[in-house]
Amino acid sequence: MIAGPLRRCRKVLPVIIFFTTIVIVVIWRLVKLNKQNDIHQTHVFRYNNQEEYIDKHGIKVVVGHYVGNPVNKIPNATYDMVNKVNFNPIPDKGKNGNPVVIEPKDLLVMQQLFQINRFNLLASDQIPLNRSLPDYRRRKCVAQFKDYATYPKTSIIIVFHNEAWSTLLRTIWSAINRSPKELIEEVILVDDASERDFLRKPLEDYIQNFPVVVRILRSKTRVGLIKARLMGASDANGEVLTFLDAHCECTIGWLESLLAVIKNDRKTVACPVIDIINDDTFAYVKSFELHWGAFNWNLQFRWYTLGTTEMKQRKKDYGNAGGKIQIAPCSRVGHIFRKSSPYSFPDGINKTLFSNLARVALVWLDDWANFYFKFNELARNVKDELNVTSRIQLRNKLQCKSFGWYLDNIWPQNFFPKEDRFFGRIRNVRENMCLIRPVKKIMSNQPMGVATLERCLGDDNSLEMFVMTKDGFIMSDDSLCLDAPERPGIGPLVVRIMACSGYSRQKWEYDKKTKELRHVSNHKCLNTSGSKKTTEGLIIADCNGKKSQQWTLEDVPWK
Ligand SMILES: [Mn+2]
Repeated sequence: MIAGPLRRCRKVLPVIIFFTTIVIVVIWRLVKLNKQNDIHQTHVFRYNNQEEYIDKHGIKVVVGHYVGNPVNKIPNATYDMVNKVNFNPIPDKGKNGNPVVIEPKDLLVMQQLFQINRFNLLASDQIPLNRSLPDYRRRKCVAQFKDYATYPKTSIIIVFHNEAWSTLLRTIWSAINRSPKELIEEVILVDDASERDFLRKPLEDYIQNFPVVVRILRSKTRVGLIKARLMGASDANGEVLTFLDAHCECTIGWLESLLAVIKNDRKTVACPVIDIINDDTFAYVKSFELHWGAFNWNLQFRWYTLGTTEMKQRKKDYGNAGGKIQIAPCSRVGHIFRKSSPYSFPDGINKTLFSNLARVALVWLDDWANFYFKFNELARNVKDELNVTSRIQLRNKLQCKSFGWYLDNIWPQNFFPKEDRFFGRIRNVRENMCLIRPVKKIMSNQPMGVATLERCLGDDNSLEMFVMTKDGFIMSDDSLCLDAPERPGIGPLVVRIMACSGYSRQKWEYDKKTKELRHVSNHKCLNTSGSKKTTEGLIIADCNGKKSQQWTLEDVPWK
């Protein structure tokens, strides 16, 4: 997963596990507050499980869906191929985070090697272990943290499973070279049952070269990321634990600003801004700022467009992110984001993934656990085999707040159902068809499009489920909202489903008597399009009391 948080208070551990479990995805991350609100995108490139696009500031945004590939073996790879270290650095390659260009004659080899780790291993093997990186910190970061000598010392814990030689060692070197040595107690490498020869004796010999203590712990069997991290944690001597992925590059000042957060409040988990190391070129790319991270109805971690409320919230987050998990904007760590997973899943991808998600739901979601299971059959099928008793006891002992509290206080802009919200189907009386959410993603990581009607589906199909909040926002999964133009225009006023923005153009009023759904600022009514084809999309029109403007809001039980 991702470059990890820091902690000092062992009680905060459940928080870390909660986060690392749901963040099965990723891009990261946000830092500098840009005044512009408009972050719409200009280009889209899509791969199977990933979207990436360039936003209007020229920043590349990558959204990985991390479904994991059930690869037990790498296609066409020989024993020698995966066990050989081809690290052969060329001075200045990848300098200052620049992309590496592979010569045409090497392209075939490049493609072969790519399969092993699902990133461009040939490129990585050409980049020196101590390449320079840009400093994207804001100016005031540079002068801060002068008193770092008073900060607590940390153990850096890096879990790896069949990691490439060059990426693993570049991670370690960048962490050490760009930190004051006095702040590093030790580096603990945890080997989660790797199968590569070079990660045995050659690695043990190599780690003697580091200017700080580097140790290796090995798990005999595959235990998974979190248990491996815990293995490192229980063996650590540092006052603070820092978890890092095995394919990262730390930039200057990364550690001091994380430790400053911990020093200030030992119960806070600190997290760096996570930049992108391109999996094809190994270019270091500044990650995006104006997005917020959350999980959707399927508990998948996603990045959403910032609306008005979040923009205000973000300003506040800089000083104090609510006390528990805090992004340290002066700490930037690059991470290689991949389009598919190179890891094997000994119990099968579905079992592993959905057991993890089901555990999150059972332990943390209270009334919303059933809501999750209702729409996620694979998780529903495994949930009864899981025993989370000890986790629930721990949650009680720590007196953690309820999920309802979390939704109200930490995430008020959420799109989950709640007691005081409508949840269910929105059916047009004349057509006897239901409003449906678009699934196609065109311009961003959120699907959006014209609002249309479809034949109504069953209660277990989330596509036509909507939440209507007290404030009048009609929301669906992935932070989508029913949206209509504020002012009269030329031609029909087309209704869309798009990223929730908090603006009044997304506010509606339902009149139980007339069954009208009235657009608040335009005073017009939600209407089927004038044309015969119902799939053409909805419009708003002057209210006329006709059946094409009548809607029934049908409650669907979600608890
Ligand atoms: Mn990773």
